[in-house]
Amino acid sequence: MISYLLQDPAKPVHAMAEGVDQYGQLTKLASTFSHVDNLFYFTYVVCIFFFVLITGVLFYSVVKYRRKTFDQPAVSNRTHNTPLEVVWTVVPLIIVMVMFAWGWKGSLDMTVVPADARQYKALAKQWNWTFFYPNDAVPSSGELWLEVNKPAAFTLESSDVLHAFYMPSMRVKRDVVPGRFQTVWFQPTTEGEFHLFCAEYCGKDHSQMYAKVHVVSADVYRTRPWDTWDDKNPKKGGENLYKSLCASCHTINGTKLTGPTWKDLWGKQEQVVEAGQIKTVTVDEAYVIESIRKPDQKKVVGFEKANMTAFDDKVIDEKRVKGIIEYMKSLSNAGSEKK
Ligand code: HEC
Ligand SMILES: [Cu+2]
Repeated sequence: MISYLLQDPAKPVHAMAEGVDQYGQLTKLASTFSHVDNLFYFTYVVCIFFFVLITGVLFYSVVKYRRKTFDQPAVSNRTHNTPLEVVWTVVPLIIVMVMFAWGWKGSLDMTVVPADARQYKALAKQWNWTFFYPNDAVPSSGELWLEVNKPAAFTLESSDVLHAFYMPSMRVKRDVVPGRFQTVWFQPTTEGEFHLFCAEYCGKDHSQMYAKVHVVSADVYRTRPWDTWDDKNPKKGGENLYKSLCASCHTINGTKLTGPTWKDLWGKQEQVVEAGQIKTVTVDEAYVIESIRKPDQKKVVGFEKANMTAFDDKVIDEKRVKGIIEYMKSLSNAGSEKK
């Protein structure tokens, strides 16, 4: 979140600012979830009504029946009123059952996916989101593209701990539970940029577990804006892939994150553990390819306990791997011939 705010200092946004008009009223950005707002307003009105009623009666009684002189006898010594007690038990019971049934129906609607929905997968891990699109399109991390007026269904998966998929503007929130597939869907009805947060405290960088959601027209969606590959500039393509898929664990400035930095990585003599043996390897094409496809084969010394996601060739095909290598070379003295 903080890094997002820094990226866009011109318009700092608050989580609750979207889906709310200038009067603080909730606005509809997703067609299917007006029931969330209606239920919210219903609960709100009920709460205000009973707050005014109960505190009103209370104040009235306090003033009206106060002891006016020190020796004034009690006005009444009534201790029970059965009809009144039945009323104030049954009426609230009926009201909360209405809220329950309403909420229950809404939560069912959120998981029963319409047949024409587009199927996405959101993979949550400490501490970022990766999105997989239908038809094996390259995935994206930290940013998601959706088509306006097209139902979007998500399978939610976690590769470590509990997270929660939370888009306040679309009125969806669903826990992401390790070892279990969760489903949620919604239909965005307004083009624009929205927020996706992790709403389940999941460790140190929980607050950074943020994704920007672009809701775009069908024409823009068709161009696959998340796929920035350009055959003429593989290094640039590699850099984009780095940003969307690798930057959450690898830096390019020498700092350690979950994984080793890529600064001066290319051509380096790396100490690795393979099958329990420590050995030295040169970081070359074969080693990088192996690191991407089978990250557990050789573990970098000092990172034995950390895990990297494996990427198969549906996600990063041959030419994209080459692009990543081009980019990696540019980060290293050994890699750039000019130096
Ligand atoms: C979830 C965190 C994570 C992500 C995302 C990730 N890596 Fe890694 N990576 C690691 C860890 C941890 C290691 C060190 C342990 C090991 O070797 O398996 C590593 C090691 C590597 C190495 C070997 C580095 C060395 O110092 O020898 C390469 C190359 C690599 N990753 C490439 C990639 C590429 C390319 C991507 C993106 C397509 C990527 N990684 C995404 C965590 C990650
Ligand atoms: Cu999380």
